[in-house]
Amino acid sequence: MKIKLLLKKIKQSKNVAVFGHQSPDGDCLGSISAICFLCKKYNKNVDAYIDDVISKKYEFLNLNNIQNENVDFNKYDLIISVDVASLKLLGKYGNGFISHKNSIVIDHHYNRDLLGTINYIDNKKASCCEIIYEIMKDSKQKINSHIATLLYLGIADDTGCFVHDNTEYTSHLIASDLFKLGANYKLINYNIFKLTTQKTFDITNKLNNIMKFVDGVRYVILKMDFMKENDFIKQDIGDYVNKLVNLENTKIAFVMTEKQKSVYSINLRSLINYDVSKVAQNFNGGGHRQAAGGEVRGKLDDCEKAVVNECLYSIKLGDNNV
Ligand SMILES: [Mn+2]
Repeated sequence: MKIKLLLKKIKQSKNVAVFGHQSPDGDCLGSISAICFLCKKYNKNVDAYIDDVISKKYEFLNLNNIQNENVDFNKYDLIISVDVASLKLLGKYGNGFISHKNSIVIDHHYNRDLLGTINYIDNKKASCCEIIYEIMKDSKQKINSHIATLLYLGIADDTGCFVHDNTEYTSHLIASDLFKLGANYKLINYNIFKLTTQKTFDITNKLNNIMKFVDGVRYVILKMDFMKENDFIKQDIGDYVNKLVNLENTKIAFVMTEKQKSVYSINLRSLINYDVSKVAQNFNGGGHRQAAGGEVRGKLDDCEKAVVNECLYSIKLGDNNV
């Protein structure tokens, strides 16, 4: 039903704007590309926006249709967000988005504060691309090999190539259909999961040296000057913390990054028994059970202690099966 309504809304519109989240990942980029493709199939004018730069990691995809210019929201009779859990992640587009009278929110995040006039949220899905895949199937518009590749990118990126705990059998089923439709999975798997840049390799070595460990919590604190010195960008942090959580004896891992003086963003990961979305909620954030983020303000020592303590509390809850 929801899908029918959603497709009707798209068909009734003329000019559509699609929005993704800051620090766009493969799921966000895949979702945007597929929704834009669908809108074009219906002969709509469609523009895509993210208030951020796209990581070099995704450069091989040549997605140069996504803009970060200011938006005149009056120009669009329909706006759509994909893979965006929080208003904050829309950046400068946030106010315009929530003020618009005709908005669709398509997403798979559980903890969320962004809602549109129509919401299609399925938090049982590992990726937003799986939801978009279903929408496209219902639309009867043929998924070409390029879009199949981008939808595969989203599923693979959000499931860590089908190894994260959010992976469902349906993720595999959809991926299998995308293979059939000609998805270039080898291109995605190589560039996203196999290739390591020299820079990442060097930075990983440096970070390993400043890593700390307290009773199952493994973490790194990144100062602003270190980030600058090493040309380290925020997209690199996710990759690093994904590895950190899988180092033996780790239950929860995080990277705390100095954004400005006395403001730190935190990027959390956990093993299956531990819920870091709850940890993130204590720090103005949210996300998934196994991957979440937030922000903490104050003196570095106090921030560090506060985050470590919440992680230790979460470990206690998880170990006691609460
Ligand atoms: Mn996602």
